[in-house]
Amino acid sequence: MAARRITGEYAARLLAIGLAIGLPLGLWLAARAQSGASIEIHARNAESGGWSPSNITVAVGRPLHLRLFSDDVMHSFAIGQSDRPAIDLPAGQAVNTTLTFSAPGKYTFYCTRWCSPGHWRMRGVIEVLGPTAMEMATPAPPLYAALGLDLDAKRNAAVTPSHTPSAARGAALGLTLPARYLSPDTYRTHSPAELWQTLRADPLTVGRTDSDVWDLVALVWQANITPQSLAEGRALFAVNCAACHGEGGRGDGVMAESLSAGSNTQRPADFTNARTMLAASPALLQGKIIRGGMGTGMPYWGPIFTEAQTWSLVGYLWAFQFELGGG
Ligand code: HEC
Ligand SMILES: [Cu+2]
Repeated sequence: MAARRITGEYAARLLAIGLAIGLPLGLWLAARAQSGASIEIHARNAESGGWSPSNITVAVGRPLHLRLFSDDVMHSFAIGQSDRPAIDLPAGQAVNTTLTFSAPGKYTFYCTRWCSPGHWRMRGVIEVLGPTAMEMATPAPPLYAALGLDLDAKRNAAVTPSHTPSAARGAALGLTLPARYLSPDTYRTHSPAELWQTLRADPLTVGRTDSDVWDLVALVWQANITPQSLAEGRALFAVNCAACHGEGGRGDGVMAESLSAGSNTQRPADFTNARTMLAASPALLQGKIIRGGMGTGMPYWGPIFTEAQTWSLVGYLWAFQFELGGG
């Protein structure tokens, strides 16, 4: 009797294990079988429908052959959060490319050419399916969310400098700043105005002018923005942001006018405005880039850029407030 009961238990366990492995595997194989290996995607201005289809499903590891075709003007095809270069899509000409995804997840594809006022809305999703065991770990929440920052609160720096703070002048003061001021944590979670007030109250800066203290703030900022990330931020800004925010960051890009025509939309932010910028922490600016303005006209870039790219962009925005060396 005892032996038979054990055998029954074994059978039940084997069945459970079989279900656990077999069901996801079966679904995965089914997805593999039904996902077309070859898909034609048409590109049109966002106002005329954008990408079609804009949602594609493919199995992990399976080559996806795309035939891309622009029906109106020059567009381009790029995959978010990847190093793959964008592919130009001249009007009326088929372009073929093959993608193979090694990890399951949702990948955003988008246009990088300023094709129309609604250009940034030209986005689609490639869903890559894999066995459940391979599902990607949920990414950590962005810093602004972890800190509970309100991205939409009005900001106004209590203190602003009388001239552009300079990291080089800050370094020339010859003060040794304690590591706690220079750390990435301090940089990411404090606004320049907050750090200025902390440094002003520190015995370290006794006898120094208010301008000197601003130069020290610029020095801390420079310590956290490498020349490489500044260069990367500048390049990303030129391609993705300058059309609205302007080359000089004043919010006067070529798309700014057509943007303010909408009902909810606002003027693009002016990054040369010390009152608003110096009251913002890098985490807050990064949050705005990731989440977007939600109806204000500021696109959301979370699915487009890697985390490192968003920090590079934030670093570059500070170049409109500070003289940072090396970039
Ligand atoms: C289609 C136009 C448009 C593009 C493109 C655009 N922005 Fe904006 N952006 C806006 C508008 C409009 C605002 C102001 C409304 C708001 O804050 O939501 C804004 C606000 C912001 C803010 C908030 C500033 C503050 O003081 O709160 C940041 C940061 C920002 N943009 C960064 C970027 C970056 C970085 C890019 C490029 C990757 C970019 N934007 C591309 C239109 C745009
Ligand atoms: Cu476009």
